[in-house]
Amino acid sequence: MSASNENKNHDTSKLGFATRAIHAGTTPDQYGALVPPVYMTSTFAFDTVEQGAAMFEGELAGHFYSRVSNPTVDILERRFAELEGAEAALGFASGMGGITSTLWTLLSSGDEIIADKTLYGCTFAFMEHGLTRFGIKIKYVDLQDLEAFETAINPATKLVYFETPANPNMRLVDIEAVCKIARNGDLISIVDNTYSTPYLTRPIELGADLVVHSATKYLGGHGDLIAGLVAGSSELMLRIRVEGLKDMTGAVMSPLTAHQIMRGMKTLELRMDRHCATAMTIAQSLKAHPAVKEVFYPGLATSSDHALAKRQMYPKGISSQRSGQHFGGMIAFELNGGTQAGRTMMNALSLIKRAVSLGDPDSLIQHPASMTHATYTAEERAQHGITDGLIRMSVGLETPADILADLTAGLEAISHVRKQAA
Ligand code: 7XF
Repeated sequence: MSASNENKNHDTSKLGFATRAIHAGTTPDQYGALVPPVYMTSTFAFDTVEQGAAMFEGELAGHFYSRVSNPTVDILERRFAELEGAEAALGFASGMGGITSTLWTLLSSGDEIIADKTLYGCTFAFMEHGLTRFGIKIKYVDLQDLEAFETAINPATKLVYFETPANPNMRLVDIEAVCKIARNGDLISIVDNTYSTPYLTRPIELGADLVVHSATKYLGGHGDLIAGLVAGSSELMLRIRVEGLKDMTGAVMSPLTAHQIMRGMKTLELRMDRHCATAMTIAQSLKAHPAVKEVFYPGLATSSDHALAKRQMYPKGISSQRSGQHFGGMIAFELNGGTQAGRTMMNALSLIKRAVSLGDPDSLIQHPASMTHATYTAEERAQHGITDGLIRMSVGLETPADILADLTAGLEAISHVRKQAA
């Protein structure tokens, strides 16, 4: 056995976040390859017919078809489960693939779910225009209001679903408080942790049953893939694998994508440190700018979510290892001149790209009402706390001064246009 193979059963669970993001879940390789091989194979040969039958029965562990499991994806799943503090995890073709596979597994006609009032546009569309067609009732509740949440629960309620910070307006939900109520009410709690990543927030340690992610974002981290990850108990993950993923959506992650995510995750901590530090600087500058009406960033002491953010975006075991402030890389803001001023500002940018998605090395900016949240009607956006003038920025990894200079030039363009019009 090679030296590297002897290391393979090393228990990484007590090691630091960055160490686990690089090493957890590694399984022995016959050549001692440092980077796990990418098993680009649809199927796996059985030694005997009996062995194949036993695998199909679930009596024998092993890979037999890559829509069910694949050795490369398996390493990523084990590594990611450790980062989230979960027993198991599951890879998907997209964040939406993970969310839909999970909800199709857990819900039946006649069930009700409680969702927070602010959700990413396609998650909202899946619930509002998808699940409702199959006899599932969705109740949107402001989950910052714990009493309203408790009141909304009835015997048909199956689960509670929320994002924190929420896309696009950065509202935070108190995971520990909501999950405690959910547990008492016998509900499954599902947290979309895309914005925070397990480096900033670990919902399972705070009482959540399942964590869902668009791995397209910070986990992949390079803007070059679409993927999803879900983590939770071994029992729930097995159900989601064999029902939702295998039979209902088939939204399977490619082994090549798993390889890319593992490469990205090796620098997750480094990248998040930089995203967070630059976002804090930019949020403070925006806050002080006369053209800016309001900034939504949980790191600002003036944010109504600041106290919760300080608790929740600071997992145990990580807090002692990191310095600086960590409130994520996403900022939302509104300008005094409303939607039109926002268009002028965004069109004047040159470094920051006008694009949806987030968590890339490149800074991205977009208009939720007409882009990521265009799946809501204007009326629904008003009800769900998504204002028309809101601008959302994903702060990238470029030199902070360059990002700031571009943003400042964009804000200056508003007064130039005004002066020209006068
Ligand atoms: O299926 P995807 O990998 O695109 O992930 C869906 C998804 C799930 N949860 C959250 C919190 C998300 O932000 C997303 C995707 N959001 C992108 C965005 O807001 O820019 C999608 C671009 S339309």
